[in-house]
Amino acid sequence: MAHDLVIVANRLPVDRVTDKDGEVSWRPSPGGLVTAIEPVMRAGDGVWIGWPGGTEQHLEPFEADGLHLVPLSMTQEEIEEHYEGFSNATLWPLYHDVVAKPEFHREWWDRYVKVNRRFAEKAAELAAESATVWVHDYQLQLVPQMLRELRPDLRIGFYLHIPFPPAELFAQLPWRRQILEGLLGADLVGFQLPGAAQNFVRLVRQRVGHRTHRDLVYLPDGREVRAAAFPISIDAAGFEELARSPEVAERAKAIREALGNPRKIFLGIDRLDYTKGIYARLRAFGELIRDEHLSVEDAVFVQVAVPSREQVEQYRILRDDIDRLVGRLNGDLGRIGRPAISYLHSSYPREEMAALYRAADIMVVTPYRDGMNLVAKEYVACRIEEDGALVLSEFAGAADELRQAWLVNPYDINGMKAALLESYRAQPKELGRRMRAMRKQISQHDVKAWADSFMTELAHERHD
Ligand code: GDG
Repeated sequence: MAHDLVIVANRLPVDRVTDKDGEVSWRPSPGGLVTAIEPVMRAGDGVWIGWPGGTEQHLEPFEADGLHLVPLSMTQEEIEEHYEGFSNATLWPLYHDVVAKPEFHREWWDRYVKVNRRFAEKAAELAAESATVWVHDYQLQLVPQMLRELRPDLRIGFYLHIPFPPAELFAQLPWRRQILEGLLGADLVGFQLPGAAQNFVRLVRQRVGHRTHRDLVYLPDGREVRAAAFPISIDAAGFEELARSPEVAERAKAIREALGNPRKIFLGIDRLDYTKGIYARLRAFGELIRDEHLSVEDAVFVQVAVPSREQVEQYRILRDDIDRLVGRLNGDLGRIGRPAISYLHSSYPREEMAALYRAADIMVVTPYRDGMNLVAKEYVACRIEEDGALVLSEFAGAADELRQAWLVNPYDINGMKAALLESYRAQPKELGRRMRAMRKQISQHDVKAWADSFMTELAHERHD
């Protein structure tokens, strides 16, 4: 069946679960992207193409909660070379300011091209005449061009969820020109921030030689490509409703009690990723306890590190480093029943996340570089009492909108220590003033507004 809207993303919006009897079922993965795209998909008879995780082959299209989903299977080699390799050990660190050293391997690139081609072919097969296709993220940057070659009738949008690096860093990539040309297959290329869109346009001018003006690229065949910012957001009303539920309120209280009812709870929630700045943040907190600015009787740091990309070497090294640091800090600074850091290496249901946000007095989000950072926005949405402090890295996309946070440079440990202390000592009046302004921003710019503005802009692009 042909569809008027096709979403192409690395992952499907559901997880495949196998129970003890070997029965396979699908569980919706409650990411923001599904929430955002679901209404658009329902309205436009949409279909979503993506990898369901795992290596099972020959999976049939299926429906989950009324959404048409088309699983694209991956072989072990494809997972290792396209996903773990080129996507997560080449592009991810390169696009995040080279926080870790990107690895360049020609076999990884070859596999990246092949997997992108499979996604493009599947989209070409499922799209109706003149349909709209929305391609997502760094794993699929070649899909727009490949798809346009197969189906020039389509309207193609691309959205990058992570930062797009400055020209000086992007230039390291041996396949820089191919990536730029891949993206130029789209009519509209969306980024989190205006600076990323500018980086892209500048690179297209320098490296591909096309004429550009502001946010437009003029291709020799007369086509125009627009590059613009669409800062992603969250389902603010959904989070707020969850935070208001009696179960979550009860659970938040229970969490505080389990931690020994300290005066203040600091919280970090991140995928265990070297871009997120977990190590430096815990060190800063540890020093505040060591130097007796804070005491373990008064304050505890709850750090949730969600397991991520565990097959990639850099991620294993990071996990060991953090394990050692937490062990050392608790060994040196903790008392019986009073660890300095309460460290959890696990993922949790959405309700538990909301309870943690409600329980925490100070949310600490200190990435070295982050496209947006939805955790910061979720914390704000869950602070229904208009209290609580947000300590936020200047290098998270969210810092552009959440100006009333305590903004920090995550490379500056003393600066972070000062911000942690200030937010710890802040008076309710000041906390309220800051939180109200941030809550207004989030409720007025939610994920629905994000998806609508991208789709509206894409619909208006001139289409030759
Ligand atoms: C990329 C970009 C950009 C996390 N642990 C659990 C859980 N989560 C949810 C959070 C949040 C999402 O996952 C994480 O989003 P972030 O934005 O914080 O970070 P990335 O995963 O790196 O996302 C980022 C984003 O794409 C969107 O464009 O903002 O910059 O790097 O929603 O709540 N959810 C549940 N259990 C967990 O244990 N249920």
